[in-house]
Amino acid sequence: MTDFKQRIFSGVQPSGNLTLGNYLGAIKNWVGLQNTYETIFCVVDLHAITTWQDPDVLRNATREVAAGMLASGIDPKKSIIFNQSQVPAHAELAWIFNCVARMGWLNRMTQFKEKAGKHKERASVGLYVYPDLMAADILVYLATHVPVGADQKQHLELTRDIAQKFNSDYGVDFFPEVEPLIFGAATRVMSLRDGNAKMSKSDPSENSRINLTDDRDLIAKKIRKARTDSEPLPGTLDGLEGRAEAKNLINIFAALSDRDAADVCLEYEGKGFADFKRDLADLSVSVLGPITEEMNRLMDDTSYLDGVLRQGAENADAIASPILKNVHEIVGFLRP
Ligand code: AQP
Repeated sequence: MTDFKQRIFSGVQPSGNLTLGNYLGAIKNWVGLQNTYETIFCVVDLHAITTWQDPDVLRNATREVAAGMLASGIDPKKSIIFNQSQVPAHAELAWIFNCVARMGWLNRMTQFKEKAGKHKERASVGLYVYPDLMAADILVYLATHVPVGADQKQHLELTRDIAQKFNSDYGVDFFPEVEPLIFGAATRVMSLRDGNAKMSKSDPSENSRINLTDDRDLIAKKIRKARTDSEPLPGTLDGLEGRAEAKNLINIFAALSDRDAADVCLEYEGKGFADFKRDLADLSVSVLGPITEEMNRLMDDTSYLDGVLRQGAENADAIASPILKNVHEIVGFLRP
């Protein structure tokens, strides 16, 4: 890795199976960035425990997310891949950021409101301060670019606020401005059961999402069952307005085939969903099938996976520790 490359950080929670949303909104886009940037990709297990995780399930999901990243094309020779809890600097900087971020800022975070729902008094404190940890994940590497799905935009704005406030409170120019990288035809993949809800690992309905671990038959079945309307497909993007489910499926098709959504609309103009869904199922299976097979192969080789995560953590720690040391000095922590 060379010094002149700008640094990227991004992560995925091992809070369940990787979904098509995680793949199209994040991981797929990471692959192409490995040659242009210095890339650090993290399985964020500290974030996952903001909601209850069974310890054995968490360990397995951590390996599975790492396997998903590798199977999608993240190359451990080009990128650092590790799980967050192996590098203590994340949690340490997060504490400092808890003292920089303001309650008012966190109160505005829509993800907390969505995840805590009506029971916010019973949500963990960790879920509330999740965005401070996310800011620490990025800034502990002085990363400048963060490729994420559209749902993370608000958290990245908070990361910029925290960096700015830290710099101004301590009269330094230490933390950089962070830029979100949100691209691809599916920046927000929606549930297959409800075009207005995000596709999510933790949605109780299995049919709402495609998991990267689903086999070919299951993928095809879920697409066949996906909710749609009774109109034929329109020839333009304007015709998708007010048709959330149709729009979602067109965007998924475009993202999986690396095409423009407008181009996909034109091809399917006037056709019914039966034809379109059959083609979408074939496309999904042809793109995701090989990834699933490679994930399964990697999951049978845990010593290889663990080796990648161990080496990744060493490399990540070598970048993060000196940066955290500078932060200690700036903040005034005595190191006798
Ligand atoms: N539906 C989505 N469309 C596009 N991008 C998505 N991402 C997640 N869901 C979609 C992107 O995937 C990356 C990792 O997300 P995460 O695992 O850290 O957390 P999340 O956004 O909370 O994802 P989930 O699947 O909804 O997890 P749970 O159910 O555990 O909360 C991020 O870049 C995210 O934008």
